[in-house]
Amino acid sequence: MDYFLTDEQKMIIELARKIAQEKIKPIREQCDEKGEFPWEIVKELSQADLMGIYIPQEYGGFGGGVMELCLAVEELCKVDGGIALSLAATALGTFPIMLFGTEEQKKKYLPRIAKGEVLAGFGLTEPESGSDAGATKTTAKKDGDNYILNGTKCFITNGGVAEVYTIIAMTDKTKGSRGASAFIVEKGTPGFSFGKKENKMGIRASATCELIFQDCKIPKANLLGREGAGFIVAMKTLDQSRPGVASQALGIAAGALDEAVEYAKTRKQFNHPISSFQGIQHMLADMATQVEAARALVYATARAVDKGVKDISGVSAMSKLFASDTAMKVTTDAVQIFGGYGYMKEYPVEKMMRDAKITQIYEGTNQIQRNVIALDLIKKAARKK
Ligand code: COS
Repeated sequence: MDYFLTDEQKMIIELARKIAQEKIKPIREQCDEKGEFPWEIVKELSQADLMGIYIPQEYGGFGGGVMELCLAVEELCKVDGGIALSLAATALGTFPIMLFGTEEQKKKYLPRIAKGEVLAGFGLTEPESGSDAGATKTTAKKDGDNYILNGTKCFITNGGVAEVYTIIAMTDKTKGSRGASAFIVEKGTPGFSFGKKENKMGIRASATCELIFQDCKIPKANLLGREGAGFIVAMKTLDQSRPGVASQALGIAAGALDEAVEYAKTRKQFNHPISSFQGIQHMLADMATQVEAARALVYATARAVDKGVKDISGVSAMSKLFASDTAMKVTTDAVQIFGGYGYMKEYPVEKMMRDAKITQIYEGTNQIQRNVIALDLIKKAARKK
C-alpha cells in the first residue's frame, strides 16, 4: 500500500530500520532475558536525531509530528517491541509539556529531551487508580511558592531511567477529577524515590517501576497548565499518545507477519513448504490484511493529530484498540504457524506475542478505549441534533 510518505518520512523509516536491524536485533534476546534497559540504543536513537523527532525545531527537535514518531516506533518495534519504548514513553511524558507547558517550561525541558540527554515518563496510574484515572490519590498540597507531593504511582514506563516526569496529583480532593493538577517532577528531587522494579511478561527491555513521593517539595513553577486542569492534561495527552501505542502494536504485528512468511517458505512438511498449504496461506492472508488495515488507521489518525483536527479522542482510541487487537491476533497466529518451534525462545515470535499483550492494556485498556469511542460517538450524534 502506498501511503504517499514524504522523502523525509521515508528517510526516518530507513534510519529506524538500520538501527533496528544492526543494533537492536543482536541484543534483543539478551535484553528480554535479563530485563536490561538498552542505554546503548538510546544513544543510537539520539545520534540519529530520533529521540526528538516529534519535538519542534525551535526547542531543538527534528520538527516532525506524531506521524513521524509513529513511523519510527513502528519500524523499531518490527524487531523489538520493548526497546523502542525508551522513545515512545518519553514522548508520552513530553506531550504534556508540549501541549500545556509555558514558554519557560518548554525551553527548560524540551531541548534536553530532544537531544536524548534525558528521558521522560508519565505518572498517572496508581495501585488503586488504573482505568478510573479520576480516582487519583496522590496529593499535591500548596505550601507558599511550592507544592508538597505525597503518594505512589505504579507501572510507570521509563520509571527510574527517566529524569523528567509529568505527575498527576490531587490539589483539591473534594472536586473529583476537577481537583487534579499536573506537575513536572525531576529525578533527584528530595522526597522523590523509586520503588519496586516490575518483572514483566513482555517488553522486558523497558524499565517499569513505582514512583514514590514522600513530602516531595516542588516549586510552583512546575505546575503544568492551571490548578485543577490535571485530568484534562492527562486525557489530552492520552489522545495524542495513543497512536504511538498503536504504532508499537503495528510494528510488533508487522514483524511477526514477516517472520511467519519467511518461516512458512522454508519449513517443509509432507515434502512441501508449509506456505503451499491453503490452511497456512489463509492464515497469512488474514494476518496481512489485519496489519494493513491497522496501518491505514494508525497513519490516518497520526496525520489527523498533526493537522490539529479537533475531537480526536474517538479515532485515537480506535487506532490503539484496533492495532493492539491486531498485534495480539497476528503474533498468536505467527506462533501457531511456527508450531512447536514458535513456542521456544530460540525463535522471536513467542517474545512478540508476549510483547503484544501490553498494548491491549496500557494507556487505557481496550475496554476503556471502547468506552471512549462510544462516548465520542454519542456526544457527536447529540451535537448534530
Ligand atoms: N479531552 C478533553 N476533555 C476530556 C477528555 C478528553 N479526551 N476526556 C474527558 N474529558 C473531560 C470530560 O468532558 C469531563 O469534563 P466536565 O467535568 O467538564 O464534564 C471530565 O473530563 C471528566 O470526564 P469523564 O466524566 O468522562 O471522566 P471519567 O472519570 O468517567 O473517566 C475515562 C473517563 C474512563 C475515559 C478516563 O478515566 C480514562 O481515560 N481512563 C483510562 C486512563 C488510562 O488510560 N490509564 C492508563 C495509564 S496512563 S499510561
